Amino acid sequence: MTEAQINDMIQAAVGFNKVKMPAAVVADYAAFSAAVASSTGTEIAASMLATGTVPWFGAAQYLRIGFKLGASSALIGKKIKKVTWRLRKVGAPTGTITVTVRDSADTIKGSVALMDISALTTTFADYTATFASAITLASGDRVLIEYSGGNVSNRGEIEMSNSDVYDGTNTFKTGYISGYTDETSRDVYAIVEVENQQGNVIDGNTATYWLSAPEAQPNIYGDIGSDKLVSGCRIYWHTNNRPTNHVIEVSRDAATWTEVLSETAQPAANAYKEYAFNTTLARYVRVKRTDAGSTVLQVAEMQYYSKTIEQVVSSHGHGSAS
Ligand SMILES: [Ca+2]
Ligand SMILES: [Ca+2]
Repeated sequence: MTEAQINDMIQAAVGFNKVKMPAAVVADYAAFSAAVASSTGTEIAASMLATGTVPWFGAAQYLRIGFKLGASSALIGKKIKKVTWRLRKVGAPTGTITVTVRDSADTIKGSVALMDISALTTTFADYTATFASAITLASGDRVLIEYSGGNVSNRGEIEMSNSDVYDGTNTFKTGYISGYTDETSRDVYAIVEVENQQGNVIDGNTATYWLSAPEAQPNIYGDIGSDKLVSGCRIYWHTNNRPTNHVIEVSRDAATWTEVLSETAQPAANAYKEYAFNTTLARYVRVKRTDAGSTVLQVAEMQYYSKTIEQVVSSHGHGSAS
């Protein structure tokens, strides 16, 4: 007989699912082994709205131009998903503009074709490149547009500033003509969007969080790893994207979910909220935002409470029936 079958028998015989345990203490909570989210959204990590100077890119000047992360860059560790540049064309250049992330050894960590340069307008506009998967930025990385075609009369131009507009000398303009030239007192125009992924809810750090895409009923669940008798969970909420209406659900197969708690009040910011529910056998615990319309959900930490048997024993089997 498997542990799950034994648990089923216990649950059926004893009626644990009618027993609400005494309030949990912090030590009662355990970390999930994995987390799975309904979606992953992006948020702006850096707005470098640098304007006023317009270097050429292409064969006439910079074959690559963009920004570099110094040793103390605010972007280190961020998972870049999108980057927006402000570009225009002069004349009639042709060929593909590529966006890359290159490491300090100039090895390409990720790249995506932005567009054919002929599609640029002759006035400045914003163009966004989206990487297929997010790339974790490290010290010494360069984020670049690359284009080697055109000539003096047919070229691209990029907005930048002759002064620093973002992150001091920690993040700065870099360009490649026949080799790299870094200019720590200047920035190029770039908007950097990053992903905050699902693993952030089980990393034990309340400062890191998962962020959903805007969608109906965004949700995330934790995986205990095997069936357990579960009677609660706690969630650390940040200031942003806290739900008002939300539910806690449990499941044994991550397919069929049973609602165990329904909330209609917004939890407090920058604190754990504890959710206690009737003991039930489950492997997965899910929080789902049920506010109307398309919404975003942001969760910093999520833990479960499964000391049911120990609690029953310590209280001589006298849980409070509900
Ligand atoms: Ca800077
Ligand atoms: Ca976290």
